[in-house]
Amino acid sequence: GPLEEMSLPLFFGWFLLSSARDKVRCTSMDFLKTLDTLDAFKKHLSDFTGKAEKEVDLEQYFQSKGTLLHCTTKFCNYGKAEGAKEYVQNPTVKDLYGSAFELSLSALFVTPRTVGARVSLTEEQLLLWPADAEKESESASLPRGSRAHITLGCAENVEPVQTGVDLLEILALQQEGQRGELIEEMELGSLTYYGEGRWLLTLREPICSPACFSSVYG
Ligand code: 2AM
Repeated sequence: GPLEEMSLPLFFGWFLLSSARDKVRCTSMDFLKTLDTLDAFKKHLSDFTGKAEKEVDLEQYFQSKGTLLHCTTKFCNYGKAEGAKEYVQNPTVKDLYGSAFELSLSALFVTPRTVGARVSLTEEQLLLWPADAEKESESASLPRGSRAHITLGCAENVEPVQTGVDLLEILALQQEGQRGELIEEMELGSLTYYGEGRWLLTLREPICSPACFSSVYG
């Protein structure tokens, strides 16, 4: 009945603690600030503006949704999403609910739709990862956990669910053997362009972020 449905959250995920949140926001702001000044970025500006020669301020372009920074594990949609009930019943989910983890953020990525951070999951963290999270990717062979990410911002009229789709797209290109165009070694790491406005910054030092496994009812 409706009461049972009420008892399932909107989503489960790892929620960054406040110190980590500030560090991640600062790093991504630094990255966006630098990216839109690069000649290589300006060369491909029409990916973002639709027209050549216009300027874009990436910090303005992406609106942060004002939500807590988090890495979604399972989107339950209050029980309406496929697999939501099974996820909640998973004993590991119950056992680890409320516990602390350290997330490793290994890359930042930017597309004309979203900006996000890739999260590299440990074996233990993968126990909380739903089996079907990567199914949207056409190349079905991406390893489990590939989609793990933190949404840092979305362009106007773009929903955060797009961030994971964008990440899977970049990873699928890599898996097809596209190495992208290495643009430069930045202080934060190496910047690669994958065409169609897709930029990937592989961090020299992954950002280690303490986070709590919990859920949001929204
Ligand atoms: P995100 O994980 O990419 O940020 C609430 O909407 C949260 O659930 C957001 O964080 C959002 O995206 C995620 N979300 C929304 N719809 C989703 C879906 N269909 N699959 C996976 N995650 C989803």
